[in-house]
Parts: sequence; structure tokens; C-alpha cells
Amino acid sequence: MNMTLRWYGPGYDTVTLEQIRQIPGVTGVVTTLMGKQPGEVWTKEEIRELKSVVEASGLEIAAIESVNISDDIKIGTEKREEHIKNYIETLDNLGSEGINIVCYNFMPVFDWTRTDLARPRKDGSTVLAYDQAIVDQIVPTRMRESMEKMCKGFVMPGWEPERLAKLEALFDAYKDIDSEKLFDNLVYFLEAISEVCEKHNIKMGIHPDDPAWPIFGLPRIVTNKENIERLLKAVDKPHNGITLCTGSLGSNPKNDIPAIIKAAAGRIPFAHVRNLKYNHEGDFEEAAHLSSDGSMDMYAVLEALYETGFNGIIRPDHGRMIWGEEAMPGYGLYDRALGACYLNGVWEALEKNAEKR
Ligand code: DNO
Repeated sequence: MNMTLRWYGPGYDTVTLEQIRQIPGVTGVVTTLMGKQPGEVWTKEEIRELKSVVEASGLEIAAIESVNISDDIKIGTEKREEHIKNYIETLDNLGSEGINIVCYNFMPVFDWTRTDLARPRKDGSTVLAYDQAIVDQIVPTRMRESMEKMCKGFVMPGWEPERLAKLEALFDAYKDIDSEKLFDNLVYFLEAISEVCEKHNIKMGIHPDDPAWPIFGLPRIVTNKENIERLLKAVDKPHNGITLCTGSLGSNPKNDIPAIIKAAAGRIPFAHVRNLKYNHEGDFEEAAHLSSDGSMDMYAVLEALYETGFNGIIRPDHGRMIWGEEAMPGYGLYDRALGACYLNGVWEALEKNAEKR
């Protein structure tokens, strides 16, 4: 297991590589080229530049999160072939630079969704939260202003200004796409990139939909054990894996995360491990990583990863905003650093217990 932290790159992140380097047990970052639009090629030069910035700090690029998939690929428009060709070229360039874990998602329009990026908690911190009752009252095409306000000037992945500017057109483009069509387009994409993934041993980890149910009438297809198993079987090749995100799958309390880990064993190159707290149906908020702070059994999650021989990368996920830090919501330094230490501690205990057996 390799513990990492997400880092958004120069100019986008308030957290520095030097700070990340000082979190004990963290050896790498998960990063991206933030300015890239989905469908564009990432050149070798751009990748090398990013790599040299990271490596100069003593860290390594452990994975890319994300090389985003264009809506043309998700919808299957006539631009799809060109975008897939560019995606293959990007993977070839990443693979040639020794980067071979890539996270992506296939969520229409929004990527992850929250209704509050700074909900106050009793401990004085703020966290990201979701309330279905609020979502039910929103006219999605008119969300731009409120989403921009919540971002407080930060460019949030999945909520990029370019995306928010064209919400109406995007909703229109998806009007004939149901979950089966979306699934077929995902399978088409995964087949098309097989060869380049095989060439460089690239593992693609699809990020589950967050929250794990359809919202705004848009289909969502990576939400539970059944549809994950279906996807892994549909393209039964090593490159087709999942990013096991406990917070996203865990947004639905019916999802048994250890059971999902067991079902996807061997096909999990990357894990996002975080806790959340269920308030009432459809309302949850994020929590500190340790089990006692939220509703999830984090020990059981790590135990399932350990026992299924997980040897990929882990990162702590969204943290609380604590100690007066001002950072991108969910992605400050302090609580994620606490999360990394906690996860590493549990992992050490799992390893030592196994040695004793
Ligand atoms: C949110 C993230 C997602 C994730 C993408 C992967 O904080 O977990 O934006 O990076 O869905 O493509």
C-alpha cells in the first residue's frame, strides 16, 4: 500500500508539496493538469514538467486524478472518436513517463455533488454536506450562481467555470441518454483504450458516482456492488478497475463497502478512504477519518482491503476545515494529514497482526 495525498498543482492548490512531504508515511501525490479541457491531449512536455515539479520536492506522482472524459464520449456524439484518439495519446504519453494509475469518472454533467461546502459542526469545523431535500428544489440549469458562490473563488474539480457556464446545453445533450446507453458508451470507451493500457500496464480506476444515486434525472451507473460487478465483467481486462471511494459509495447506507471490496478484489488500483455521518435519509455530511467521528467502520474497510491483498495507492479524502485553515473545501492540509496518519496507523496494526498469526 502506498499512502498519497491529492494535490492540484501549481497555482491551484493552497497546500504545498513541501508541506505534503512532511506528513509521515506519505510518499506521493495524486495530481492532474488542472487547465486541461476534457478531450484535449496531454503532451509529453506538459507531463514531464509536472513530474519534475513533484519530484523536485522528494515526492512522486503516484496516480493521475483525473484525466477527465469529455461529454462527447459519455454521450457518444460524432466527436467521440477524435476525443478517444486524444485520450489514447494522453495515456501513451503518461505511460511513457511511468505513470500508470489513472482515475476518471463517467458521471453526466456534474461529477460529485454537494449542497453545502462549509456546513458547521459541533466541533467548530466545517464540512461538505448533501441534503436531498435541497437538491429536489433546485432547477439544475440555474445552479451556476449558487455553485460559484459555494466555491469561494476556488476552481473545484468537477465544478469548473467552463462546465457551469454551459449547464443548459449539457442537460439538453443528455436528454436521450439513459443508464443503458451511458453504460454502452463506457464499455465502448474501455474497449477502445485496451491496447494502450496493455502496452504500459495502465490501470484505469473509475470513480463511483457521488452521491450514489441518480440526481436531476441524469443516469448514474457506478453506484453499488451489482453495477460495479457488471462493469468489471463487461470489459474483463486488468485495465478496467475501480477507484474504491468509500465516501461516494458510502453515501448510500445500504452499500456494504467491505463486500464491494471483496467483489472487486484485484481490480482496485486506487482507494479514496474517508468517513461520513448519516443524519437522516438523503442527508449526510462528511466527518473526520476515524470511525468514531462518523457512521462508517473504517477498520472494516481497511481490513477488507488488506485481506484481499490490496497493493495499490490510498489517499485520505475530503477533510474537515479545521484550525482556521483557508483552502479548497475538502482539500485543506490539516485534516487530510490527520487522516493519512490515522489510516497508516490502522494499516500498521493490520500488518503486524497478520505477522503474528
Ligand atoms: C471529489 C472527487 C471527484 C473525483 C472525480 C474522479 O472530491 O472525489 O471529483 O476526483 O470524480 O474523476
